[in-house]
Order: sequence, then C-alpha cells, then structure tokens
Amino acid sequence: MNNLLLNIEVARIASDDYVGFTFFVGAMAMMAASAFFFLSLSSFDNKWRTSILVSGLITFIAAVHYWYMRDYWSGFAESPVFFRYVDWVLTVPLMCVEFYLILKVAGAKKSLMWRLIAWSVIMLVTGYFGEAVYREQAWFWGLLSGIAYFAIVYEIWFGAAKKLAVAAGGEILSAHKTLCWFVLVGWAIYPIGYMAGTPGWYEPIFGGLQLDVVYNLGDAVNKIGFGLVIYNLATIAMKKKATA
Ligand SMILES: *C/C=C(C)/C=C/C=C(C)/C=C/C1=C(C)CCCC1(C)C
Repeated sequence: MNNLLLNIEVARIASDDYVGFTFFVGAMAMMAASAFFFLSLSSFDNKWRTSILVSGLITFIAAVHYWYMRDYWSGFAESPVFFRYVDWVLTVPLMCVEFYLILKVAGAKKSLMWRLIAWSVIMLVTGYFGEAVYREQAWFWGLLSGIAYFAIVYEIWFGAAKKLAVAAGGEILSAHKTLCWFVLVGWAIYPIGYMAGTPGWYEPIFGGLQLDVVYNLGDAVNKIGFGLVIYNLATIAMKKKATA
C-alpha cells in the first residue's frame, strides 16, 4: 500500500472502548435526527415550524460537538469536559425554550422561559465547577446543581408551566406530560454519570460506570426523544386541523 496513505493518523476504536464507540454512534444519531427534523419542516405550518426547527437545532448543535468530542477522545483518551458543557449550555436552554413554545398557545409568558433558562444555566455552571474546577468538592457543587435541577422539575410538574399545560389540554397537555417525564427520568441519568466520574462518598456505588458512556446515553435519549415528542405533537395538531 501507499506509504503516504498509511501515514494518515486514524485512531482505531478498540472493541472494548465504549466511550469511543458511543461518541461515534452518538455523532451519527444526532446527525440523522437533525436531517430528519430539518427535512420535515415543510410539512408543518408556521405555528409549529419554530418548535421543529428548535428540535433540529438541538440535535445539530450536539452533532457538531459530538464530532469534535469523538476526535478529542480518540486523540487524548481524556473526557472532553469543557466541550461537553459548551454543548449542554447551548442545548439545554433550547430545551427550556421548547416548553415555552408549546405552552405559548395557552398564554405562556417569556418570564417562564427565562426562569427555566436561568435554572438550567445555574445547574450546568455549578456542575462544571464540580466536574472540572473544584473536583475535591464535587459533591457540594453537584448538590447545588441538583437543587437547580429540582427547581426545573418543580416548575414543569407543579408550577406555572403545569397550569398552562392543563389550560391548553388535549395533545399539548399530553406532550407536556411526556416532556416532564423526560426531565424527571431522562435527565436523572446525568447526575449518575457525574457521580461515576468525580471523587466522592458515592464512588463505591457508581465508580464502575464510565462518565462519558452515561452522558452519551443520556444525550441520545433526551435530545432525540425530546425532539420526537415535539414532532409527534405537531403531527397530531396538523392532522386535527386538516380534519376540522
Ligand atoms: C442535552 C443535554 C442535556 C439534556 C443535559 C442535561 C444535564 C443535566 C440535567 C445535568 C445535571 C447535573 C446534576 C443534576 C448534578 C450533577 C451535575 C450535572 C450537571 C451532571
């Protein structure tokens, strides 16, 4: 074979490298989901297009980060902590925007959106401090992050967002409920990854797991799942309109 070609550096993903493998599959899944959401845009009317577009942006931003994180891992065999959090700080607020967008029909105010965004940023910045800066106090920063997480859970399950969803009723209420479950159960995957990858009293419980594998699983479930809930809601609403 041509030597020039052989000199190109391509790291092989070992068959037991679950981190490398899930970065690879994650990048592909995020790209496929983005194509799906973007290409479906034309089958929705204006009322739904922004929501579908945001679903696509969430997976697209993740796809770009995954492409880089996949390289980073294969080059350094190190967690791409910083880019992980850059990805989250862009995509998680957009997921909060999705709640606002579907509840707008029931009169959701921008202040609800900003409140959810603020909690999500607090949740991520404190998580970053624990994971990257003050690792010895990871439990403390994780706790602060967890409080912000529960503020989001409270707001959507019992607070203003819940009331608006009930007022909207029908397919909006059921989509809201599904998204609430994603946040309560799907997002709870992340603190498990955090505890697997930072020092603390919880090490004997979660130490056997790999932080990046857990995060990659969480991202696939939540980013693509969230988008599909919105897609499903918009599809039902369009069908209803067509038969009305
Ligand atoms: C697409 C990315 C998503 C949905 C990321 C969500 C991330 C979280 C819900 C992270 C939560 C954390 C805690 C609740 C405590 C420990 C620190 C974090 C940041 C991992």
